[in-house]
Amino acid sequence: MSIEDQMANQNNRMTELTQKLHVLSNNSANTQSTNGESSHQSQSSNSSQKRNKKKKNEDDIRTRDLGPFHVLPDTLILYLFKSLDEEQLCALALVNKVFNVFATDEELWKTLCIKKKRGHFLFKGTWKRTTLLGRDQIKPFPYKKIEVDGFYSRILYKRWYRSTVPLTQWSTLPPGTPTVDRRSNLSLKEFIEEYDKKNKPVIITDVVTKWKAMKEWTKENLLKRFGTKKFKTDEVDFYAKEKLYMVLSDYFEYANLNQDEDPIYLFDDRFNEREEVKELLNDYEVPIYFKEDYLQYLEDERPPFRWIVVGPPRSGSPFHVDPYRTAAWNALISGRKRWTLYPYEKFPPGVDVDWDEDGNFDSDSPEPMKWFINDYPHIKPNELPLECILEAGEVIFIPSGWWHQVLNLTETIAVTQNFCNAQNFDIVCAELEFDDDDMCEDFRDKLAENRPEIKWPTNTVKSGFRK
Ligand SMILES: O=C(O)CCC(=O)C(=O)O
Ligand SMILES: [Fe+2]
Repeated sequence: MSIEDQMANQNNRMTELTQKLHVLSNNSANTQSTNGESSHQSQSSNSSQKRNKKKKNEDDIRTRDLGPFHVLPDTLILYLFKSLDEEQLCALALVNKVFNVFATDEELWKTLCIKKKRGHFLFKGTWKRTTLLGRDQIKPFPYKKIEVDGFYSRILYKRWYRSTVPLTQWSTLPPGTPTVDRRSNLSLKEFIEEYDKKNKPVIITDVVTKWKAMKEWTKENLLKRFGTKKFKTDEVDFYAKEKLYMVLSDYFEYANLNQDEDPIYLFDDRFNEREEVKELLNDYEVPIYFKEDYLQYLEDERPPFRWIVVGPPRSGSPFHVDPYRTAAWNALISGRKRWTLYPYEKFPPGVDVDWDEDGNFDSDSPEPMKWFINDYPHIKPNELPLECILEAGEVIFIPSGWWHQVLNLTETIAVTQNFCNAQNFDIVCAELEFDDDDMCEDFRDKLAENRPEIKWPTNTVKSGFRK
């Protein structure tokens, strides 16, 4: 093909793309809200002339480069770009610098890459390169990052900030922070009286240290034993409509190189079902404090309750209450995890709660990095959470119903289990009755069969129970 033909082709493609964007923008403009994230909303600007001039300059560059699309807020542009494929994004990135910034957005490429390669990618430093390069292709970065002087996008800046800000400022607890007790040599009786019955969190420091996992679950050793085996992550596999599985060595490569604000978390509740990895079960033992577990009688029918959890710095779990208000323990083999805890009755600031007329609620929580940046600094002194930094070799007890959030301060390897014991049995039954009739029925039968002395609670209040 001659250069002229290639240029004509490129022009045609650009015209096509422009038309597509026009159609998309017309369809979406009426329905999409901007969440106040736009960098170019009309903010009343009575401040200095200098700032006005700078803003005008930014607007000029944005208007010049985006052409007719400059009227759209950044959120909408990114939203529209989500419907483009990799070729289209590459073509748009060549149009000019501002288009290049939007079309190079890593979140767009992350989605594209996972759609295209599912869990079979070898991370190459950026999601764009991971999408475009084959597994074995090694290519040096061809050019320096393009500087776009005079263009500012609030939404992209915030995202960049969340994904690059050092975690050191959250790596120690501020003086005076209410914190979780640390105990060793704790008898089962003491645990029950002082923590379980009081529904009070505690860290136990001298149990996990004795596990085989403390020696066996180093990154190097896990790679040696299971490097080629697949593990389940918390990322959605778009086409399979289930969670994404990744080979462990690929996952660690990604964990090592990624710059995501909310990195993919290895979160595997099925490892015990796969022959090639189930031996992991032999490397730890449920601590005596948490052995009583009535849900065990459901056997294969019990809901997921046991996870291997591996994640890079910045990954973690947004605020939630565990399923059916079961209690949990979380044992850290390596790394550091920052926990933020609130009792059930106290909704964490920054969490959106939606009640229905039965007193049931849904919650929507920001990712941990967002929460620490946006919500944590504004917490009123009388709303302070209970906090702790869990260290390697420690296990934390999260009592029934407690809200908890986890931010991994370093790469971490952990194992966690949920359980239902005498202390939370009534609550778990009520939640089951509320949520899942079949499982409830099953649980009732299995308990009657195996533990006839345990009586099903008679007064579980369904309606309004949660309030
Ligand atoms: O990220 C973590 O380690 C916490 C996991 C957790 O809370 C859960 O599995 O319910
Ligand atoms: Fe949890």
